[in-house]
This record gives sequence, C-alpha cells and structure tokens, in this order.
Amino acid sequence: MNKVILEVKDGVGILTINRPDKLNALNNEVLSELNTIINDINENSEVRVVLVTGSGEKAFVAGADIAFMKELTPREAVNFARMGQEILNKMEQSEKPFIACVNGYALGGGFELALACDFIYATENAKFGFPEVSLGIIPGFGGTQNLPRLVGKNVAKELIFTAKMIDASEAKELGVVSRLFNTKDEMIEGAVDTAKQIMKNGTIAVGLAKKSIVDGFNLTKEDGLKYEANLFGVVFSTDDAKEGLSAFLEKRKPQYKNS
Ligand code: CO8
Repeated sequence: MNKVILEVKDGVGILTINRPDKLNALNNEVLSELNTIINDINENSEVRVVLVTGSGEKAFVAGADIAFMKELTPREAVNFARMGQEILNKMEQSEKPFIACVNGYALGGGFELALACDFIYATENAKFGFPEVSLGIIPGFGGTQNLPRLVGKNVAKELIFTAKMIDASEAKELGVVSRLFNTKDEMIEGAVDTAKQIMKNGTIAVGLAKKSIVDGFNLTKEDGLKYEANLFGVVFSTDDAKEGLSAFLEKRKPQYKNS
C-alpha cells in the first residue's frame, strides 16, 4: 500500500499521508515517497494547488516515527533531519501553493509538515504540539525555525519547552491556523474552494508572490523591498501581466495562459 497518495482533479492535488495504523507517523519509507511525490508535483503543470492531509479522522501526522528514531546513531539522526528538511524545503520553495488540511494530531514532524505549507486549515478536533523535548530530543524538521517566524520567539519557546499540545481554537488565536471547520469533509471542500479562487489568478503571479514572501522573510526589510521590486519587474515580462491589466481596462475576465 502506498504510504503517500496523490489524487489530482481539476488542477487541485490532494496529497494524503497514508499510514493510519501508526497515526501517519513519518519514517524513511513515508519520507521517501513524499519526496518523490513532491518532485512530481513540482514538475507537473496539471497540479496548480496542493492540499496536504492525513489518512483517517484521528491524525494529520503524529510526528516522526519514534520506533524508527530510537535506533538512529547521531550521524543517522543528522541525515534523517536533513532529509526531512530538504523535502519540506521543496514545498516551501515550490511555486505552487500548499494548503495544510489538519485533521486530528499534528505533532512534532507533523506540525513541521503543516508549517512547511503556505497556510493551515484545521478541523475542530485538531491538536498541535512539539512533544520532542518530552522524548529527550528536539524538533528537527524546521520547527525551531518556522514556528518562531510564525508566532514569535517567545510563544514558540513556550510551546517547544513545555511540549504541551494546543487545541484548534488556540492554534487559530495564535495565527497558526487560518480557518477552522467542523469536519474533515467540510475542510477539504473549503480548501478546494480556496484552491479554485487561487487558480482564477495568474499562476505565474501567484508563484512569484509566494517567492517574494518566502525568500523575503529571511532578508532585511530593505533587501526584501529590493527583492520584491525585482520580482515586480520579472512579472512584467509575462503575457499574463499584460492580459490581466488589459482585461481590467476592457472590463472583461482575464484569460491567463501561464506564460
Ligand atoms: N511514531 C511511531 N508510532 C506512533 C507515533 C509516532 N510518532 N504516534 C503514534 N504512533 C503509533 C502508536 O505507537 C500506536 O501503534 P500500535 O497500535 O502499534 O501500538 C498507534 O500509532 C496508535 O497510537 P496510540 O495508540 O498511541 O493512539 P492514542 O490515541 O492513544 O494517542 C497520541 C495518540 C497522543 C498522538 C500518541 O500516539 C502519541 O503521543 N504519539 C506520539 C506523538 C509524538 O511524540 N510525536 C513527536 C515525535 S518526535 C518528532 O516528530 C521529531 C521530528 C523531527 C525529526 C528529526 C529527525 C532526527
């Protein structure tokens, strides 16, 4: 059985981590399939927006696989962390938007997978947390870098040092979650609607806006503004920019060609 499944319909890819008997925990096999699928997504122009979710109702992903990690030597642990980080980095650097759809537990590596997406939707039963220090380890798939950038250093420290879980409404208050839904089906439907809204816009423009935000976050404001101005120049070299601006003036809907 595949541990990661991708279904594509009308431009929207639904990527499901599929290891429900272990609450979708990430081991080498899952990560390796995830890597292949992310590479495929990045090369497949049929996929324009990706939803990331977990199989079943109980968990998005309950973390990296603890049984697998217990056997790691320090060197293997570095390699495992780097492998996870590289895969998540491909999602962050992808020109396509990724929406995390969190059903149930998003813990440790699972929370990190959600944080690597562009924004997070969740069901009311979602739970987020970094249990790592309670296991005597630390987050290793980008959690110490991405969580402080999202919620601020102090809130991130409290969550990571205490290893406590927060529920969906607290995660929403902290700005971790953008939208809450009652059920998984409603969440997927809501995320598909968002994807459709995104797909009405210029694909290149969305990709460059993502690039400007993601790369700009690590720059000073001054450098970020220069970077944004350069990408603003790049987007003006596209047919889609001409089409979008003309369509407005001609009072018609734009027909973007992704060129
Ligand atoms: N790894 C391996 N197996 C897991 C994991 C996991 N993270 N989470 C759940 N499982 C397994 C359980 O062992 C159990 O298997 P079995 O039926 O064979 O005994 C099955 O999934 C169902 O789980 P539970 O029976 O425990 O379900 P409960 O509803 O009782 O509890 C919990 C749900 C609270 C989510 C509980 O399963 C739990 O605490 N899981 C572990 C959560 C955790 O600590 N995750 C963080 C792991 S650390 C991490 O992610 C580090 C990431 C960075 C890696 C860096 C590389 C070096």
